[in-house]
Amino acid sequence: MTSKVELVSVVIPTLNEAGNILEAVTNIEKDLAYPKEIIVVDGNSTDGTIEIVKDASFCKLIIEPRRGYGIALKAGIKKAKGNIIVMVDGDGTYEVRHINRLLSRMIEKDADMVLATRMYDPNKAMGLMNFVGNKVITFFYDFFYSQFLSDSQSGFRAISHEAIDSVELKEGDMAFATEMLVEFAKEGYNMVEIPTTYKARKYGKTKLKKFKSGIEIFSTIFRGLLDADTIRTCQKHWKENRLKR
Ligand SMILES: Nc1nc2c(ncn2[C@@H]2O[C@H](COP(=O)(O)OP(=O)(O)O)[C@@H](O)[C@H]2O)c(=O)[nH]1
Ligand SMILES: [Mg+2]
Repeated sequence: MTSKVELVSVVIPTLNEAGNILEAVTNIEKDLAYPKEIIVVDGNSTDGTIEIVKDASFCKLIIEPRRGYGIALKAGIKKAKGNIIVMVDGDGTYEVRHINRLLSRMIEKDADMVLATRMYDPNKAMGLMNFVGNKVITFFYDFFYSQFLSDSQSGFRAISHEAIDSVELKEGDMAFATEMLVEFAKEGYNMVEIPTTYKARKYGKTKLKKFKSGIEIFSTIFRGLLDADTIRTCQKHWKENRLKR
């Protein structure tokens, strides 16, 4: 539960995002209406991303040479001082100006996590393969873990720092985002969504390896069910959290 925003730590993983990162961090610095720190976790980019972030003096830069989206986020969260973590990509695809809405919904709903869902985006900017994959993953996740999320793969989320510290997250790459949802559901943490818009990438390339990540994400969902009590526990938590929604 989150009753107050004291300090927001925005954690942004980057790997070769020179064309995108400045606009993302500048918008966050300008628009985020709460006390904040902006932490960029770079995977040793070779395209000048590091120099751009160094020049943006309001950002903290962490270099995490080990590969992986989850590894980068974990490195940033470890250094974060805020009671709330916001994770968002540095590729300019998410509408970072909706960051205040994430936080106000968090307080309003006493939530442990608020996800920005791209499923009501009128521009339909998500590619068809990603859209379908996301729908299938989200269906299985919701079904087994008693949730009603629409975009399990959203990388734009506000999370209670205390809640994320209380779970063990082992996934090093893209499945990290799903593992977080699995562990939060098992703990009975309250997760809600706000609608957001999405944009196609302007510069650089996606690092998502669709097949590899798909396998890792499904393994994460099914591994969580090996514990025989998971489904019953999640159903019980859903009933407890129902009144908060
Ligand atoms: N530090 C770091 N960042 C990464 C790594 N892989 C991806 N990212 C960043 O994580 C974010 C999401 O990756 P992206 O390629 O956009 O994946 P997509 O949104 O699924 O297409 C982007 O800001 C990437 O630059 C990595 O190995 N290390
Ligand atoms: Mg992206």
